[in-house]
Amino acid sequence: MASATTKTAKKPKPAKATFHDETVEQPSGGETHQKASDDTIMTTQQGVPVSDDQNSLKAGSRGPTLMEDIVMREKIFHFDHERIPERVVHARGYGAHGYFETYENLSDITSADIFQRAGEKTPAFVRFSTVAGSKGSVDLARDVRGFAVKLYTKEGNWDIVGNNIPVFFIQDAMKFPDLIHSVKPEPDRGFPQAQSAHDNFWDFISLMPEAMHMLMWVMSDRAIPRSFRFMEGFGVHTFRLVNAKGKSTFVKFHWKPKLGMQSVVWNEAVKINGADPDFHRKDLWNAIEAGEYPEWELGLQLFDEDFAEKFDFDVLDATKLVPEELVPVRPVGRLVLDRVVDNFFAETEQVAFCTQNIVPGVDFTDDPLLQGRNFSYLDTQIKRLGGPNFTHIPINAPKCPFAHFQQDGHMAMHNPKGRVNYEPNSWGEDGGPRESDKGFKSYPEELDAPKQRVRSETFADHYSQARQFYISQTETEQGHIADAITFELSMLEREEIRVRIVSHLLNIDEGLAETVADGLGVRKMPKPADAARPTRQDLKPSPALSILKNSPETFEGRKLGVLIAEDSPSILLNTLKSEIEAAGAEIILVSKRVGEIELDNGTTVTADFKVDGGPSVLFDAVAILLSEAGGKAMAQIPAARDFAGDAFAHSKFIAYTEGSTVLLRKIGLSEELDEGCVKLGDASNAKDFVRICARLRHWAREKKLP
Ligand code: HDD
Repeated sequence: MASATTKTAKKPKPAKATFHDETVEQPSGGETHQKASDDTIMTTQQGVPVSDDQNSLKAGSRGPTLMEDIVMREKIFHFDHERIPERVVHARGYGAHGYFETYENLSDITSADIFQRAGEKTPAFVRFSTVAGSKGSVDLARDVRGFAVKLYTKEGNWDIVGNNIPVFFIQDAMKFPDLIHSVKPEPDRGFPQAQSAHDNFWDFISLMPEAMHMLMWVMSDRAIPRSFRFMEGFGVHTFRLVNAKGKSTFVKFHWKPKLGMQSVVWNEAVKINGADPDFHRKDLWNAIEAGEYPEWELGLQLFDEDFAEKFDFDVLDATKLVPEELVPVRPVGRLVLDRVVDNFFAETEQVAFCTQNIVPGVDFTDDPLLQGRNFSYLDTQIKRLGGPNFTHIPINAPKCPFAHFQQDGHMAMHNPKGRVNYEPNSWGEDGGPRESDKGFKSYPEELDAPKQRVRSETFADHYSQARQFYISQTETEQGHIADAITFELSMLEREEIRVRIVSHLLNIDEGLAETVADGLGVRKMPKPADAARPTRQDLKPSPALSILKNSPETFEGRKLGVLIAEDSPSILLNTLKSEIEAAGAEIILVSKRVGEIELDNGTTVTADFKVDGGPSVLFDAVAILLSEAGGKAMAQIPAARDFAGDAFAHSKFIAYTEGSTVLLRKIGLSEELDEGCVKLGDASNAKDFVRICARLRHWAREKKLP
């Protein structure tokens, strides 16, 4: 039997050619010449050296350009075709390479090769994204974040195409186009971009009670993460793991960030979008380039069919989660992102995730959302990447041996070699790849059911988990949810949609409904929406659902923005710097201009940002280290006043010197300073300040703000 590997081994090693920075294998039949010259010489696509890349070929120096100009025509032709369709959803995204490291052998649960050997490292590519916005939209939209992981296992590519929220808006894939149409820019006017705060979205949602649980999540701080590095990921659906004996276990996938979860507040998100629309992608790029490799732990919630039967919801319903208090999350490995892409388009844009990409030992369940996705992803890649051979693009190709008789089509890079391209065949050793007992087998689930278009009765409880999510939040987080719903609904033109949403909220939490109604000026409280099932009041809060109840208590991976001017105190700055760096965080200097700034002892430091380019929304905490003269000068600069005022309004920890009080007074803060503001007199309270920064925000302040 000829296996793919033995067959490849017999072949001469494929020639390698360098193309830009990448080493690519020559397509079959291709042999490269010895390098005639070095690759610093510009060539056409055909490899013809170019002598002049500045001027087109003309008749005379001022005459018309000649059709004959092969160099210019090829260059412009290629430029004209640079764009491919952006993803219909999740268009704006950012990816990085890394690896997954397995903690332990899980062969009792799954035969998936990736889980057979402790310590094994599997190459991975991850793409984070927003859902609604176009490719060029902003990073801090209020939105779900995609969390798509491609694992290049030794038995094929396994894609876990998840989100940073463990549930979804709808139960059946049939409704996905409607959901997405409703949230995207309205079709007649082409706006709003990357926003759910408009009539069409809320109209649709208000008519879909099944969306209420997910709605609570997207109106929570989960939808405005501080960084991709500080958010959880979820496979969302219930999947199966199947062991070598064919035993199936249900599983939910969780990615837990090593640096803990953290989000921003809405007013901050809006300002970040103006200050730095690329905030999330830069954060990921910079962290990896600095060697601060982001890391997540993969956790499994495992349960069998009998256990699933005992839940009062259906595990096939993607609008429900399995509370971690019911089924704990078992850590089984870690995902580390340690390499940025060489080329954004080639890798991040062309990567093609498909939920259908699973490997032996993993299988689907009958979740109708997942079943529909299994069609959609493959289909969309063909449209987006132009043909069925998108797996030939290096980022999508498996890193294990592969062999099949699929051939031809646009851009075929590796057709089967030799005479045989069919199976069965009687060519013996030369007959190409054959099936194997080790191959993928579907779990032999027994099915005997009538064909019908129905929604299972077991999917009917739309409010109980929405309520459970809400009551699991801290008071601060509940306040943010109420604010978010009130803000979004305030952007609508149609009053009846607002009222309809309030009627749903009454089924979730009366207090929430009243706060929102009050915030919107709804005079007459509607009746609660008709509910297919009454909301369960007995579900206990699940602390795992709150960000703030799971505070990481560390400033690691965060940023301190320090406002300085001429004459700023060098001792305090140096202490802050060394303490912040010892905490694994970064210090960024902001001043009235970039470049060298002389401190009180005559030494100089380099400011990273001019104050209007480095507003405090870009940092997790701030220090205002000004001398009296510096304070007076900064008090005159509107961007410096915003720096301090926003940091205060966004509940950030603030360190300040006596000299800075001029600036603080100018924005009316002198009376309001609280325990979240630390006055620096000497090095020791600079240390204390860095210690309290580990609490990330001083939320108590928020209650006192108007
Ligand atoms: Fe989807 C992209 C996540 C439901 C159809 N989806 C896409 C991406 C993520 C998700 C992370 C971006 C992948 C990347 O970075 O390239 N989608 C989800 C989750 C869902 C979900 C967690 C629910 C649990 N999606 C869903 C449904 C359908 C789709 C029900 C269609 C019936 N999704 C798509 C798509 C996209 C996509 C149209 C657009 C681009 C792409 O696939 O590659 O096929």
